[in-house]
Amino acid sequence: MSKTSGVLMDLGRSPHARLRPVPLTAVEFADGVWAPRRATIREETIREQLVQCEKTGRIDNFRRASGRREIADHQGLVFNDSDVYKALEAAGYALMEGVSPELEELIEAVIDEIAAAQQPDGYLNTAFMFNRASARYTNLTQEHEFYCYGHMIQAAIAHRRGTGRDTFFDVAIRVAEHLVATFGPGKRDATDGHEEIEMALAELYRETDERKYLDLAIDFLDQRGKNPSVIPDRPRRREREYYQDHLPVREQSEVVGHAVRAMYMTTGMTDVILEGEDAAMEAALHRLWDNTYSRKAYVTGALGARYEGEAFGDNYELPNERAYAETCAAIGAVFWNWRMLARYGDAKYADAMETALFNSVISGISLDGQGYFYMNPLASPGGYARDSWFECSCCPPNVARLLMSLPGYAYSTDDDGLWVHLYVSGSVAADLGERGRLAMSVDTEYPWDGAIRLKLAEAPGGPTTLALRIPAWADTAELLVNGEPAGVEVVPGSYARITREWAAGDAVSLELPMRARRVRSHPRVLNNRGHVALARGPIVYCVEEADHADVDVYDLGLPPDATIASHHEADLLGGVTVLEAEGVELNGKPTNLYQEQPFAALGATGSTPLKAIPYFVWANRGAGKMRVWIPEA
Ligand code: FUB
Ligand code: ZN
Repeated sequence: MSKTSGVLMDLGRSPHARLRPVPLTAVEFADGVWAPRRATIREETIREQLVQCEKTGRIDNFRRASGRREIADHQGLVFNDSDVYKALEAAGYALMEGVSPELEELIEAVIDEIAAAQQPDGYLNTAFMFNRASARYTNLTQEHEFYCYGHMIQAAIAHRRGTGRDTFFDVAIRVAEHLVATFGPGKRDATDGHEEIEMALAELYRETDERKYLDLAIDFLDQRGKNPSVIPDRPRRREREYYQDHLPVREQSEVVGHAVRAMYMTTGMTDVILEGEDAAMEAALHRLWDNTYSRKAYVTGALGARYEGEAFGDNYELPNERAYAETCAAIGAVFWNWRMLARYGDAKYADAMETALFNSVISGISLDGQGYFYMNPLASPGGYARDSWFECSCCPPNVARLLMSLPGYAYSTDDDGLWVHLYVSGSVAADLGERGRLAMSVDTEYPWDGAIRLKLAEAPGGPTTLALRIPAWADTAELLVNGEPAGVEVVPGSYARITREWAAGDAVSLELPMRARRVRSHPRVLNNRGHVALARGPIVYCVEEADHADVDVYDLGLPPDATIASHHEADLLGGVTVLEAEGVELNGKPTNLYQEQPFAALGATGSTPLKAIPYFVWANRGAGKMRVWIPEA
């Protein structure tokens, strides 16, 4: 059994990690949002995704490569192997909790097909076999060979940590050895057009203690922006920005180009600064983070404004209907923020992670776990629905792997004690080294209710800190220990740190304010001027056609002084808290497209009930119209 069994990331010996993750297997989720979704993914989605991979020729591609099946051509996109790997990574986390014998058999059978396809030199990419074998590594900027390896290595690590078996891990090690033998200083200089390998190699280093894997990850990052010779035809700067190759990574200040690539790059960079001193890399990461979250992120935490290049737009370019907002980009933001949190322990990273998780990540999967969004727009004129799979199906298995590993993101430890990042009903039992264990139950209806009750079942020895995240929106948070004020600073946007000798039975109670908030955007986000988005706790809301039979949601307005009430509807959309207000119907039917006179008719024509649902559950009742930003009128 691997020493890292049950672990998401092994930061135990990372010299610059302020926080260390608590293994997934030490955390139980029993809440109403994550637990049902995770159960569906574990019990149905993973199998369904592997079946999709079978149906679409993705697994046959491995059989073709191994010679087990005679098939003339590679099926599908050049990076289709990665979808199989991502589904298997989700499976690796599911195996930590246990899956049915049938699913385990299927998982192992797919791994066997992969292993059989590996070439004697360690190479493994099913798109570059037979007639295309000579094209190996000839177009790294477009053809994703390292990207696929990255996903394979991550999946193999998760499988090893979930089962203790090395069947998949050995394949990944052969791939990594092949990479180390082929690329790096003094060998071939190259970098892939889609970042991903870097974070995988960093974790492989943590898993094996083999420094060469981390060095190769650093080398791949170092190639960016300074090796134009590998880029066919030396494309223009914009094209180089697409894959973040326009500047050396340490000189970058603005997130540009393909949003998933950019997030995977910053994630890999953060992995590097967790493992070693690199002041210039750190400074770049802070600049890139500030740029992302002060200029380019949607209120839902989604990233990527443009369809063209699936890319970030300019500063403040955040269209709503045409938001690209790929599910994978929001997932990438979770990976990045999680690592920044581990590095610095700053609550702003956990806030950003939570915003993405509750809004733009889970909007990507339907309530039944069978439908996916690729784009997550913030307004829809109708007709946009989730799909069960895509030709380019990066998002579905990405959601599956993130949600299967989510318990690993909820808590951390440090030398002083336990940190709580995500409030999820259930329990945690964290190993605090010489202090012993801190085990506690978490009782809460969060994110619907702000009351969070923690009760210690097992107390560590000696003064120990419990650090509780106070989200930035929680301006009146209250904290009690055994019914008395905790006597510590409770500042929104930071961690409240309670240090004491704990005893089993101690109770901590945190009350976060769950009032509905009107959120406004920077005036340079032109399309949101005069509009508000509604939020309550970490949840961003939207108005949807299904709740507004008598008014077009594109004509809904909210008076500035309208009271916003909330109530929980247990039978609606899996159980959600909705917001209600007396809205106004705006006249959306002027006859002219343009005219010199003001459109007086744009004023309110009457009051009408406005009901807002959490954004993440939209489009589960048909593909009606939807808006997040509502005119304040
Ligand atoms: O290129 C691989 C993946 O497919 C990207 O991350 C997605 O944006 C999609 O293009
Ligand atoms: Zn995607």
